[in-house]
Amino acid sequence: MAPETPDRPDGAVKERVKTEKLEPTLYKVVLLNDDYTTMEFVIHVLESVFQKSPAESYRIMMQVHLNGSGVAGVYTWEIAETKVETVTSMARHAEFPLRAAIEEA
Ligand code: TYC
Repeated sequence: MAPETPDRPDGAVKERVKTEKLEPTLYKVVLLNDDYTTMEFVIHVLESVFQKSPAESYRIMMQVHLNGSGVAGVYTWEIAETKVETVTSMARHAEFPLRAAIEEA
């Protein structure tokens, strides 16, 4: 067997550099359309839970109303889950069938 030879001509040791994943996986919170939740309530949810401006809230609400679904925001998993729970809880208290879902971004 040959004596130990360095992997590189300069004798440097090749290190396995751990590539740390700095970007967490992100998830979309999507609002779903229904026939009973009022437009005003959806706008209120977008402003209060997703910190959207009145104009952006109106735009997202109309996107959901006309196309069936729309992205309310993009978050890490835990935040997305909490947003969905908050929307569901607010809708239940107001007796609206509004639903929110999570999709991989
Ligand atoms: N389609 C509802 C209506 O006409 C409005 C609505 C918009 C409901 C968005 C849900 O996520 C929703 N009153």
